[in-house]
Amino acid sequence: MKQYRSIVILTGAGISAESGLATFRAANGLWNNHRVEDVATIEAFERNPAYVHDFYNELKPELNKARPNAAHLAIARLQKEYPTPVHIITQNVDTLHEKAKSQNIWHIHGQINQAVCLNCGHILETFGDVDMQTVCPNCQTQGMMKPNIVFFGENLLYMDKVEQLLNNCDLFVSVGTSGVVFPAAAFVQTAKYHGAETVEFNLEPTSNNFYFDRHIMGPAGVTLPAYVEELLQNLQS
Ligand code: BV8
Repeated sequence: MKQYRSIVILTGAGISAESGLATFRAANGLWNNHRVEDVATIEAFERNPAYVHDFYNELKPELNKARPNAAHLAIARLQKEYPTPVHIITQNVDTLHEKAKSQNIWHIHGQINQAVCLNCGHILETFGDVDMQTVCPNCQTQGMMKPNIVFFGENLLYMDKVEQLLNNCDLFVSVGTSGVVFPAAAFVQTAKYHGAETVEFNLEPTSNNFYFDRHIMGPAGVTLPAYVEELLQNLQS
């Protein structure tokens, strides 16, 4: 019989790959034909906000029509059937965990269907385009909306909650992340330091290899459902 008291699952672009969404590093740094540093940096946004808005406006329909795959559904099943809390810390800006009916989802790099007003901080939820003409519904200012996406060079969201989760979990599972973007890539170290068991799901060993107790290689849509079944079976035995 093995029951964990608190499970944290970190997800990256790899969990959405089987839903047909491109990952970041598979395309050797090109991303929808743009260089990541040309669109996902705070300097790029300050230099040419219209270009960055266009990139995300183009990306939105693609992310919003994607469907959750067996890996997302396995996590939702675990959250439903496991007796103790299971939190998802996701680097992904898509809403596939929400579509899989998961709870406790922490989008540390932001969300594709949100924009934030740089004047008043209001968060605008919208499936439509956001650009320099968009007026903030809260303070009525025009041209101050930014995609609510954490660009390189910006601080992450929900880091207080993340710290608390990492310091208190006894199982840390990483799914589909290459472990090259910080500080998310260091979360496994924090969890391990606080005594958590650490498991990595990927197609190949990542740069964080050393910090994981267990490596489960293969497509997450296949490996994660089997692992969730194992966790639930271990509650009985
Ligand atoms: C920060 C939003 C403090 C965009 C993203 C200089 C100045 C400032 C900061 C830095 C600096 N130098 C370094 C840094 C830190 C920087 C950083 O880490 N840079 C890296 C490139 C070295 N980090 C930051 O800037 C962060 N902020 O540090 O703030 C600060 C502030 C000011 C000044 C100093 C410090 C902000 C990081 C967030 C950036 N925003 N996304 C958007 O998403 O549109 S990051 C982007 O990368 C995505 O969020 C993505 O999720 C994330 C990580 O990528 P992965 O998810 O891992 O995806 P990847 O393609 O890499 O890997 C996919 C994996 O899945 C692969 O391993 C593959 O094998 C596997 N896979 C594929 N298919 C499957 C699979 N696995 C299983 N099954 C499958 N089927």
